[in-house]
Amino acid sequence: MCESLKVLARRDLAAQAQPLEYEAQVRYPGAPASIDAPGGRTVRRLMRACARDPLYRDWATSAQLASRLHQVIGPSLELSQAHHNCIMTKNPAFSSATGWHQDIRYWSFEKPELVSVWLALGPEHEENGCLWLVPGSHKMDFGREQYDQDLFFRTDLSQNQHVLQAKVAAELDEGDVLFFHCRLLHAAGRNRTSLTKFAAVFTYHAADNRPLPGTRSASLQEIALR
Ligand SMILES: O=C(O)CCC(=O)C(=O)O
Repeated sequence: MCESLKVLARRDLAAQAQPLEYEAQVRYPGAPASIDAPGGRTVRRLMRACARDPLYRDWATSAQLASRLHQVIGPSLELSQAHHNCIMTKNPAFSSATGWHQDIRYWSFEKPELVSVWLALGPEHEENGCLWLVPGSHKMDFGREQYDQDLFFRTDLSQNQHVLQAKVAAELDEGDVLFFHCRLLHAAGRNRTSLTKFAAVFTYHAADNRPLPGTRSASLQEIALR
């Protein structure tokens, strides 16, 4: 399955099949300065994975995955097409580093209760820019002043440094799946190997936890899992 999903991802990268997010658009540390700069068309995400190919949608809505999600979300499950729902690609030549953040800071739902599923399509380790996590941080409360203007968790504050001391690298093998809460603090490094890293990422919530009307979270139809 991982190999088949990577074949699709490589096909879409070669065709620059929209919708895409470029490294140059996010402007994280290490990203090309603009779309026209060297490496400017390096893709960071192949977006709208569920609409891209049935194979992505089938995996993301599979009974096997749903059986795990029921354990942490409850009996009714929906996939948000507005968040993640993408293939993350980390190109060695032009990848960027992602600062510490909680996904919920950028999302709008009635309750901050969503779970993301990260399927490693190949090995993920420090050298190729795996995720870093602070276990248990989804249960911690932080003040607005602990984040910068872009809602990244500040690394220059001693109180934050204390929290980040507990970080662990989420090293994964091909086919491993990481489940993480939308309040979990996480970050990722650059890819310092010679191979592109691929991961498929999807986000789920209970059917009664609605996206707030008029927000980006409500911009695309949810997919109900049966
Ligand atoms: O692989 C990365 O750069 C991290 C991506 C990430 O944390 C996110 O999109 O929320």
